[in-house]
Amino acid sequence: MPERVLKLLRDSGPGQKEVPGPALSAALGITRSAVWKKIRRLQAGGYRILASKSGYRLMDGPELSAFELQSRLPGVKIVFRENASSTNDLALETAFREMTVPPPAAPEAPLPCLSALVLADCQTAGRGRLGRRWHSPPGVNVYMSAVLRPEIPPRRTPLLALAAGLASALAIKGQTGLEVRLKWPNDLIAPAKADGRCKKIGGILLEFRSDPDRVLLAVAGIGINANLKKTDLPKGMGTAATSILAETGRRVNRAALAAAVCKELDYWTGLLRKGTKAEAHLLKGYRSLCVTIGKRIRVQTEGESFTGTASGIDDDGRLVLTTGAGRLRFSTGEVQSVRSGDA
Ligand code: BT5
Repeated sequence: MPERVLKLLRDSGPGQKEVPGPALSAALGITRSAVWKKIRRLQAGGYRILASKSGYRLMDGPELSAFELQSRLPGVKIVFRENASSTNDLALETAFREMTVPPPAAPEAPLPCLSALVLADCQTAGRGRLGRRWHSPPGVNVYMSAVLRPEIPPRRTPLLALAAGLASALAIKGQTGLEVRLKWPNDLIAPAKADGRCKKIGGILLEFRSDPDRVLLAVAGIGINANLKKTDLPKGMGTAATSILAETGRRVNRAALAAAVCKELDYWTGLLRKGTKAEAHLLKGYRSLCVTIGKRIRVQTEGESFTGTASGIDDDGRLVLTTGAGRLRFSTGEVQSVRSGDA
């Protein structure tokens, strides 16, 4: 597997040192000529690898590729496309074609809850919720869909969206130091600047297929504005959207970020299989980053609109809204801040 050679070359030390051929063959348990074949495959995949008598040195290569992702996520099925209509559509198609009867999760798998990752460099029909568009220019962002087998009853699916939001926020923090916050139900937002406006840095689109008792598979679609510049978005969107690059001034490696999101997602989704104590840990993590709680908001859902104070997120991941007429619970909806005094 070329990705194992890639990992060894990439991890060889600062500035990517030369790695002797015998060291690679010993580490992988294969012959030197097998190593050479894998080097050739990497070179054909766009990697510049200098080969000399004393060994191999990785000079550069694509930031995103199936090899980049696979080398960071061994054991996970990876589907990578330069161009996809929507990674969620591709994930749902792939999952149904190949996993009509999902195999039982192998507990010894490196990431047991994550059965596949679909990632694209560009989406031609990226989707938000309710048919809205997700702008997906090439070369700058992360557009990924994780196929999960959470083994939970359908009413608990809101918890999966919370797990995906929390996983994304923690991965961004781990990779870049940026403290992203979560706006219920599915927005990743950058910390408010002096003007107090929150800008959207990413979003979650959770879709699932279930029978009456059990979620068969869930696709967590995650879009993160990574190295996006204002000029990459349509005019007018720049005031509402931002990116990791815009917030930190530094570029982030998208393959490393996507892999970190997958590892976090697998961990937090796994807690849903482990009972209420473990779930409490997920809810605590989500609530600590959620900016919606405590705010006066309007929730719009199926043609109706309700105003009140967001008093919390309940144990099923639903938003609790305290209104003059009592407490209401929402599994999904559009949330807008309102000034106190507004109806
Ligand atoms: C979301 O929807 O926030 C979910 C976005 C999920 C995108 C991922 S990318 C990988 C996977 N494949 C897909 O096809 N989708 C998922 P929603 O809450 O409906 O927000 C959509 C709204 O966000 C739009 O109406 C715009 O106002 C805004 N928007 C669109 N593109 C954006 C971007 N790149 N950055 C920030 N805001 C954006």
